[in-house]
Amino acid sequence: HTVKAIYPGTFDPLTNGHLDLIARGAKIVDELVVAILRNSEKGTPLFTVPERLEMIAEAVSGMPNVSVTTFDGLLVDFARQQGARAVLRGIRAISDYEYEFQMAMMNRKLDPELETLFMMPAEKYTYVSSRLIKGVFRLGGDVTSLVPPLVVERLKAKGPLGE
Ligand code: COD
Repeated sequence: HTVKAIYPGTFDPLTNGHLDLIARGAKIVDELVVAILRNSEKGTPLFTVPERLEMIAEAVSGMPNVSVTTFDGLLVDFARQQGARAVLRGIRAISDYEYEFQMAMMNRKLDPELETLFMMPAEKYTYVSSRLIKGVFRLGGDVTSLVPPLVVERLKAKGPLGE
């Protein structure tokens, strides 16, 4: 059988850590759908959903079995609607574990058929997060080796103070 998985997130913005995970995931599942949550619970995002969609689409354009879309509502409902049997999530450090464990267990409670797959990024990306990227960029730091080129471009377009 073929395995379709969803890689859900906020991706505000996409980082090379996310991209590393996407590449690893795409090697082991048949089809990977990167799904941006539309009604983010994380406060006001720096990038709009269409901006995030465009940056991800550009970054995964060379990966034939990866697509990108958006979703709203419960992840389990979206996964079922997509015919996906797995959710891909990244674990960077022990600190990610508790949040990820709770989400995986809640999702399992909501849909026992949906599995959560955890993968670890390359070591050099274990400290990379969208939140830190935005913080460093706002203060004038160089993030060019930590995010895809289009993200650097779009960050610059927002200006060093963002917002
Ligand atoms: N290296 C590897 N993995 C990374 C890195 C990195 N450097 N940075 C981030 N990641 C991983 C994260 O661990 C995560 O697994 C994924 O990449 C996406 O990261 P974020 O931060 O963009 O995504 P989140 O955590 O904001 O996503 C949360 C969801 C959108 C998945 C969640 O809120 C959700 O499912 N919402 C829908 C409503 C719902 O179903 N709620 C109930 C859930 S129990």
